[in-house]
Amino acid sequence: MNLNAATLDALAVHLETAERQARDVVKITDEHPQMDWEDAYAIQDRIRALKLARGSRLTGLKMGLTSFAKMKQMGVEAPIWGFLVDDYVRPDGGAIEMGTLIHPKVEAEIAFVTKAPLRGPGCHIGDVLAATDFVLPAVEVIDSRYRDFRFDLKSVIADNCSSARYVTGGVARPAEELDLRALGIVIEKNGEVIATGAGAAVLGHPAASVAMLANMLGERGQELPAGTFIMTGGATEAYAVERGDSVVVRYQGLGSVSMRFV
Ligand code: OOG
Ligand code: MG
Repeated sequence: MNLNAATLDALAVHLETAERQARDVVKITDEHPQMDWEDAYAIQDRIRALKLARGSRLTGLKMGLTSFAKMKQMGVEAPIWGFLVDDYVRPDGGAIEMGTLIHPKVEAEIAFVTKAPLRGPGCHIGDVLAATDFVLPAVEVIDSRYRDFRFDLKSVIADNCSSARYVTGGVARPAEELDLRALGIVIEKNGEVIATGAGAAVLGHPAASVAMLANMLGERGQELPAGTFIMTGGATEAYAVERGDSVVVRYQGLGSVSMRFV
């Protein structure tokens, strides 16, 4: 850790206020170039504590930058994780208010819900599948608090990995009924196909993303409890949306998830 507690507290308030006011800020490493990985996750933890203290409920975890398409789009090179709270949840087919967001983008993701705890190190795809209750489709709406989505890995970790909204829907299925690598994904905006992808885009297999999360948490002495909802990361690039857009994502064997931006 290179930053002191007062600085970590101030940066958490700075980023969480930017989120609540839908106002962009410059990436925090500009002013704090000595910030390290521990500092970055310590700021994220403080943002989580601020939200929970205000009455938000933790609803899951997410992995980010797990596909080559996303890493390339954002110019960064390693997966990261963040948390999810009930404030971010929107219903399938529902409206997402643009007025509360800065510059949202949509991501097509495969989500897992666990039925047994997972603890790294050494957690692998087989452990994840054995501990999976079901998988279901999700669309994440990310909204970096950084101007023009320009950030480095440490700044984005501190900003809870751009988490803003998410929608689940479609069909929940046991993982063994699906070929999660070959699972096709089609993203449509206003009735037109804008991207296609497959489960394998996410670290070769979406369950590998959950295993990596368990292993990264294991390094901090933490585990993934049974019953955790986990989004495994965007399978394609993220796509910007505007007021009036409607988005439908179709997942092979898992139905679809849709939303309108108003
Ligand atoms: C960081 C969040 C990435 C994903 O699914 O890859 C993410 C960002 O690109 O702003 O949620
Ligand atoms: Mg995501």
